[in-house]
Amino acid sequence: MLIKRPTDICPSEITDREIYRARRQFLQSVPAALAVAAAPGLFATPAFAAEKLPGVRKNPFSTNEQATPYKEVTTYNNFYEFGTDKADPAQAAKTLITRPWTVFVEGEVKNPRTYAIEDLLRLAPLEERIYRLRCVEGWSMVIPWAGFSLNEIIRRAEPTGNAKFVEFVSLHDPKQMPGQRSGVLDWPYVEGLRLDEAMHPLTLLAFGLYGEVLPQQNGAPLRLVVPWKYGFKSAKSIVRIRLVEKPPVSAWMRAAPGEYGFFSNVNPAVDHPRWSQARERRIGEFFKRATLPFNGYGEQVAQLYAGMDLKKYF
Ligand SMILES: Nc1nc2c(c(=O)[nH]1)N[C@H]1C(S)=C(S)[C@@H](COP(=O)(O)O)O[C@H]1N2
Ligand SMILES: [Mo]
Repeated sequence: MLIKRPTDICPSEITDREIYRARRQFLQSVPAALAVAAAPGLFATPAFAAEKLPGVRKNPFSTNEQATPYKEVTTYNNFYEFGTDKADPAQAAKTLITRPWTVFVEGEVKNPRTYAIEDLLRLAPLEERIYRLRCVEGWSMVIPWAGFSLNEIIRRAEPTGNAKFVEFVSLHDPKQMPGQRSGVLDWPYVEGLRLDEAMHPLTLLAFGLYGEVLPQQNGAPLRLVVPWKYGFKSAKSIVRIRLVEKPPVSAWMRAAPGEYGFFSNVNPAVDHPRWSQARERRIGEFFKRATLPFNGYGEQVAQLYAGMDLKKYF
């Protein structure tokens, strides 16, 4: 996103929704008993994207807007570890190995923990959260995620009085991630939130989408989703969650500090230095729509920034 202007390719013009529908119908026809029987094996073997996540509950945080079709959610991605073109990750990330996978929760905590992905997945009930995702480049989607609030993990780690921020580190493995053999970003991909943002119930740790295990290109086996911030804050394929005292320097701040601030709240009133943020194109739609402050989540999160000049703290 640093090096390109927003593209005008509309994936809905080039994808076949019928394939997706047929596949959904097939999945729905699998007897429930079979799905339950398959559950213990979940995450035990290399995961296939179509593996169903058991027991995902509905959640009131969901938008009732039309979800972006699965095909587009999974083929139009930013995941620079697998290339800078939006078609790259769906191709190149297929070989990302997501089992075994370990997540370290560490830093300013009384109770540091090392989780195997299987244990993390069982930490709290999975919820379906249908969230809007607004990319800083000017496109947006509506995605039915499956996961639980990040605060479930942070609470258990018991932050010390020094913990003010949370740093998220994505996997660094140039053998698996061809994009990391280039200097397009300073690897690994790092992102950060203020502790209160990380503790906010909307902030989601996602393990799946459309009721299935996350496809690699969407950040398997676990990724962050912070719906009121530009998409790049939602780090993918996380291996480390670190409570810290000082604001983390994200990979994007390091690459272009004048363009990407720490907060990165969706804000139609603050332009990116190279383009307006006033409007967005919902993937699959032709006409642009107005971008909403905090991506439409202002009622829930605006008070986190009371009294702050959001032009300065962009
Ligand atoms: N590790 C990592 N996480 C990342 C990115 C990335 O390049 N690397 N891209 C970000 C950007 S710019 C966006 S818009 C979202 C896209 O998430 P999606 O593919 O699920 O739509 O992932 C974010 N998380
Ligand atoms: Mo993005």
